[in-house]
Amino acid sequence: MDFALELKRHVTRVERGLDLHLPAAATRPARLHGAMRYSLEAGGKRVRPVLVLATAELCGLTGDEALPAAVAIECVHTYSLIHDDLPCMDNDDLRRGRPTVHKAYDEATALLAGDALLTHAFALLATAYATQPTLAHALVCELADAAGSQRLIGGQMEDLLAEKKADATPAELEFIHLNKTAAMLEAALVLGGLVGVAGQTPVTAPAALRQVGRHLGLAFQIMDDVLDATADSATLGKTAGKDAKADKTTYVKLHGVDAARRIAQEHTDAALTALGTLPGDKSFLTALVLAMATRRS
Ligand code: GRG
Repeated sequence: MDFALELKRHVTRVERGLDLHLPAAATRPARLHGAMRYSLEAGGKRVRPVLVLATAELCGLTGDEALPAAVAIECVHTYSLIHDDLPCMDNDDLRRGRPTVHKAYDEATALLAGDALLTHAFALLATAYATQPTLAHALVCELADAAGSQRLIGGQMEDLLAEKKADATPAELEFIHLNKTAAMLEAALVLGGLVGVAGQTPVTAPAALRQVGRHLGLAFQIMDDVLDATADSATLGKTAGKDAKADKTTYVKLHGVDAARRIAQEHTDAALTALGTLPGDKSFLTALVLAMATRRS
């Protein structure tokens, strides 16, 4: 397996899916649809949709069955980035190597583009899988749970609350990471698994996928903190050094860069152990988990 080639194959499919499943930029109101595509088309690593496609393949699917689910999760992820960058949240100017949506457009348009991407994700799941209602139901429940008030949005809320305190505890930090970051990575693997087992009864994704996502998510966020402390903005495509500037509690602040890297490695190992319990050819997913642990952006 050539990892770079396989990754490119999946990313190309994701880009095609995004173009196919999003309203055209010229759709009225063009300003809104232009802003939705502006942020989606800026790129990013596409980790979540690639996980959806690769997990569906692990379950034996060879076609584009999982593509709408992959597009849906990238829509939700991108909405969360647009809203996170707003002045009322992280107030950032740079995302995916471009001015953030509220800088390129304006705050109201950024807010609405995020709202529209979130709504579109669920409309896409409901329509693309309409002929498989049990699957559609499971996909909508999974994504709604991951993006909801007790996971992604709840994690963001606790993150904002933690910023107002001198020090967050390690337990509070883990809650934030598990929900703000790991929930969507977990959901990516589970969505791929659900599409992969859609022909079976019940439509339940293998439990190990959730464990892979949980540990991958924790490793991913700890490395995000390490990169914020060690990389530059040009490499990251977003503003570097923000955590230290804001004196934010992160794994780096609590444990230092070297120990944070070690903890991330432990979670990577745990993700690989969980992955190892699943049947099928796991070579691409294994390489992806490892690549996430050594990423530079
Ligand atoms: C506004 C509901 C709401 C949530 C915001 C996404 C988010 C939650 C905050 C952004 C800051 C942050 C560090 C989030 C943790 C998850 C994370 C590392 C997001 C960035 O994901 P990448 O690196 O981004 O996969 P790309 O651009 O590559 O898709």
